[in-house]
Amino acid sequence: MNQKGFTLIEIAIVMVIIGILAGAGVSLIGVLTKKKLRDETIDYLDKSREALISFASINGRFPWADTDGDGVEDSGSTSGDLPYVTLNLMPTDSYKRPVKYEVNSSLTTNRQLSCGALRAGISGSPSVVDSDGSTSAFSVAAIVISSGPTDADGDGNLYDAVTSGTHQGDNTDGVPNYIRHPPIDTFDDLVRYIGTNELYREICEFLVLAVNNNSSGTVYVYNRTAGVDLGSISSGGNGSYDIISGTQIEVRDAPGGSGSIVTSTPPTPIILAGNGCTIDVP
Ligand SMILES: [Ca+2]
Ligand SMILES: [Ca+2]
Ligand SMILES: [Ca+2]
Repeated sequence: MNQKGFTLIEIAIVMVIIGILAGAGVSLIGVLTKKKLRDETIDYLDKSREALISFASINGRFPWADTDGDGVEDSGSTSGDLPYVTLNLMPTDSYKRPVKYEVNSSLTTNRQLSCGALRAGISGSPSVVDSDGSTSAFSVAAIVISSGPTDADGDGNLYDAVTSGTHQGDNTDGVPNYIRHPPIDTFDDLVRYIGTNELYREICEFLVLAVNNNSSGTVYVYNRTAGVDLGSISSGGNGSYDIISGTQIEVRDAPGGSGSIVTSTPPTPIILAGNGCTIDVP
């Protein structure tokens, strides 16, 4: 050893310190990478949610799920992958996997039926327990789920279940319900859903139709858009109906869209929109 050199001990100490710093750096990079992937997937789920609401707003229904992997909705399938082609979205989350999607079956036909179902209150699948809220499951309009990075609960399926604690559920099949939960050792899925009231506000506008029948016969208020009678009104009577904006109405002298349209003010057929309407049959 001399004054200008380093002892082996000193070199060893320096190397240990370098090693510790490098190790810390590597683990920090690992943590940041995991967080970045997670944040990007949350962003993808939020965009999926927005695209679903826009689709429903335009079409009056949600798309069906994709069950054959081409990204296009498959009519009749309420559960499968997100139909990313139908929704004009990127195909996968940041883990390079498509996300799971399930929709309530009453919201897949048209605006008349979707809004009628939302107004009456939907039930059944998909339902979810949200760890930020009640421990009981509630039905939602639609749900999107990323499996997250791993099969955290080791059941052979990338989607995980939470089977202990106050808030429980199973994202492999949503039976008895899906679960939104912060990451734990045995769960790393990411979940977003669309609630019924939020959807109703976005896609349904109702107005009140009043019909006064001053004629000598019974008239039938027919919803041409949905193909159903809203009701019949006998001579001298009147009726009041909640209908969806954009509905085509006819006042007829026979039920079920048969017979003839009767004279009225304003005349029918008429497509109703706005705040409300009164039809007088003289
Ligand atoms: Ca398909
Ligand atoms: Ca998982
Ligand atoms: Ca799993």
